[in-house]
Parts: sequence; C-alpha cells; structure tokens
Amino acid sequence: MQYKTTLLAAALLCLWNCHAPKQDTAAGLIERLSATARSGQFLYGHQDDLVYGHSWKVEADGDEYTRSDVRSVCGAYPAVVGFDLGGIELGAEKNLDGVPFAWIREAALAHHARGGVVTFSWHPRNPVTGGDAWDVSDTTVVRSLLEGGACREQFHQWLGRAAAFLKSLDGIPVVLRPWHEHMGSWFWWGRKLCSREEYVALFRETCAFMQEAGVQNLVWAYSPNSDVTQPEYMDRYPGDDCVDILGLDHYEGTYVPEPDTYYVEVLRRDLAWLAPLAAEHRKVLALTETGYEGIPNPRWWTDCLLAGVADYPVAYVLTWRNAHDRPGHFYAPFPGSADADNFLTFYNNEHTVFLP
Ligand code: BMA
Repeated sequence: MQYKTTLLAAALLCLWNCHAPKQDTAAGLIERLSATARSGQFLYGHQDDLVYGHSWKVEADGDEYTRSDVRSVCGAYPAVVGFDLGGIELGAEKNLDGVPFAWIREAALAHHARGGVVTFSWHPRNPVTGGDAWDVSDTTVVRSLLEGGACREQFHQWLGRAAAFLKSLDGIPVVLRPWHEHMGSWFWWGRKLCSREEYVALFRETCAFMQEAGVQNLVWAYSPNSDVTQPEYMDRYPGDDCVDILGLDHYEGTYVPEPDTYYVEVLRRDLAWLAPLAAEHRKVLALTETGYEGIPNPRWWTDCLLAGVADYPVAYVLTWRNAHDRPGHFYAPFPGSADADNFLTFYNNEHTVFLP
C-alpha cells in the first residue's frame, strides 16, 4: 500500500512536471502568464516590494530579501515584483529611488528562486537636457536618439548599460516594460513629444539592441496609460514581433469628482476592448501598473481593483511602490494600514495568486 501510494505520487509528480511550463525561459514565463489568465486568476504584484516598504528599507549587503509589506499583512509574497532601471543608463550605482542595482539584482534572483515573476520598468534621464524622465521641455529628444541624431551614440551606450545589467541576471526570464505611458505627455517619449514613427522606432530599436546584445529571456510589455481608445492604443504599437504583453497603466486619483467609480468604469471600459485585442494578437493581457496613492478607500482592493479586473483575462496586476521616506506615498498595505483587512479579503479571493 505504502509502495503503491509512493508510485502513484511519483507518477502524478511526473505528469505535473511534464505539463508544468518551463518557467526558466521567456516562452515558459509567457505560457505561465497565459495559463494563469485562462484559469480565471491573476498574479498580484508590487513594485520594489523586497527592497523597501512603508518606513523601512534594506540596509546592508547580504540581506535575504525576506521582508515585504505585503507578506507582513497576508503571510505571502506578491507573485510579481517590479523594479526600476532608472539610473542604469548613467552607470549609476543606485537607481532613481536610491536602491543599489546590486541589491535589485539579488532581490530579483531571490524572487525568481521562490517561484516569483520579475518585471522591470525604466525611467531614464532626459539625454538632451540632462533632466529626469519627466522633463518634457524639449520635443526633439526621441529624434536625437535615432539614426543621424545628435544623441545616437549616447543612446547606444545607455542601452548597452541596461543590457549589461539584464545580462547579469543569470538568464532568468523577466518582463521588460520600456517607454511606458506614452499616450500621455509626461515623459520625454510621450505623445506630444515625438511622432508616431519616432516612438515606434525607439521601441523597435530597443528590442533589436537587446537581441543583438544577447540578452536572454526578455518578455516585452507594451504599456500605454489608460483612458485611451483602441485606435489610440494601437497607433504607436511597435508590432507583434517585439511585444509579448499588452499592458495598461491605470491609476485612481482625486482629479475626478468620484474617483472610485471613475477608476472602475475606465478600467472595465478599456479591458473590454483590450481583452479581445490581446486574444486576436495572441498576447498576454496585464494591468502593468495600478493603484491609488495612500489608498484613501479602505475597501479599495475588493471594491475597485477586483471589481475592475475580475471579469477579464488579466494575467497580473502590479501596484506601485510603498516609499520608505514619504509616508503618504504607498499603493499596497502594510501592518496597521487602514486597508489591511480588505487586502486580506482580496488575498483570500479565488481570483488572486500570491507566493507562499
Ligand atoms: C513615480 C513615483 C516617484 C518614483 C518613480 C520611479 O511614480 O513613485 O517617486 O521616483 O515613480 O519609481
């Protein structure tokens, strides 16, 4: 009996392994994300979760990256953790939020080893003005990076530094989400700052560069900001050959009279045309950035986020960061935060996937 049970267990394990997607490749990660969405679930993600949180940060080399605001509240890590590459282009030791790239690398590897998914955004400096990613004072920046442009060499140097960092990740598959929220005009690559052709070239050249540099296992996300029409979303689409994820960045904010209603309505309206579009293009659908700064609504997790995504085949959602040095700048719960109970309901919901 004992022997039979063991055999059965071994057979089941083999079956599971044979069918389990190989998560160590880009294709395996894409399949894992698709399978999650097909099953009616989504992975929960949090930016910078393992390197700092509300009023704490990793302090020293050798940290094991076990601390997490999300885990402190629900007992499980987010399944997706995001990091930002801003500053890598300058060869800086720390990113734009003061996190050493060496620690980002270690945290990303630790998260992958636990079975988690890693994603990178990038807020590079403005190569023309020397300002930050939000410096929109010059409308020639993207053009200057392209063939014949004055910053062409610098662009390649910047991409080279990003490629070197990504190559240092031991080949683990990661989602790269460059040139995001470009249907707005708050970054130097935004809608009013470059032409359609320039944006598409910027994105495509970034993909081609990474490929030529031999960066393995990148999963590419295209993530315009929300509240756009399908034609607007597709107008600057770089092409099926360099995109794996159709993403959306959608935030709640008090710039409208009824922010909760507006958040859910706009999200559902956008996902209603994005879901069939993703299916048609055979791409993964994801809410690549979201949140409500300071989470003013203690029922936000169920009444807004879950209400917005539950009916659509979204593979993951990524809430933005809990700053350690700005008490009101948080997008996920922490021990004692007003939304913590509601987050537990969200955690226990059948739709959400975390990492034990
Ligand atoms: C923004 C804010 C900034 C931060 C940037 C990149 O949304 O959180 O404080 O520097 O993202 O992480």
